[in-house]
Amino acid sequence: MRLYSYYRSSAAYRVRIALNLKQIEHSIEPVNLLKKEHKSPNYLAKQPQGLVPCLETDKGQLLAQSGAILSYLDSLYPHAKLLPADPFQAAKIQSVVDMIACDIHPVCNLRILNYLTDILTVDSEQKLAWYRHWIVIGFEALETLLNKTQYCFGEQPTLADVYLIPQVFNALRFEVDMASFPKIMNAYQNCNQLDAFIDAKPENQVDAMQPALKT
Ligand SMILES: N[C@@H](CCC(=O)N[C@@H](CS)C(=O)NCC(=O)O)C(=O)O
Repeated sequence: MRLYSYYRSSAAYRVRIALNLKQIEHSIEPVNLLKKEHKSPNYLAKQPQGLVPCLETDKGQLLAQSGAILSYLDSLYPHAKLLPADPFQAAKIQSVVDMIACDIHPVCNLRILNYLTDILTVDSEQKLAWYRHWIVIGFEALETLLNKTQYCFGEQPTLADVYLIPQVFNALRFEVDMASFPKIMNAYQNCNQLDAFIDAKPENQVDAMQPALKT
């Protein structure tokens, strides 16, 4: 399998974590968002939205959208399941996932931030205020929903951790004050003790190692 990824993409980071948790053999193909490689005809032929990630299976089949990719991987590789068998628990985890995937991440994405600065001409402080505002609102709700356990929901990482950890990475990168979110930070710190999460970190990606590609 091949994952088209960008080291700082939180959506790609989710998939990197899942591939590692499930120990699926794969390679990573960096797509540099700053160089607009995601808008190249070559990449658009794979992912017509021009967003990362995109998964290419060993048969050359292409899949867009991290949620669809994660669901495919969880069906194909049922060990280290990302959702529990209990329907209510699974739905509860899915609701946390949706809060991140549908309500926090989309309004903080690169193209939204670029639209704010390039088209609406907001300055960098206002852009930062926008970013922090939507993260804090989202995390306030998430904080009330997480269990006081090692990971988001229990003693095994689940899909909730797969989504949460990249979102916390982004929040820390934009210097969001995380003091009010102890349960979120607890899951973040515990996940980051695990090899699957460590290997998936942005700073451990090959494209992060190339100084010329850094922001
Ligand atoms: N819902 C999509 C979101 C993908 C997405 O927004 N990816 C970002 C990086 S995290 C991207 O490619 N951004 C490029 C841009 O905004 O131009 C998914 O989960 O795969």
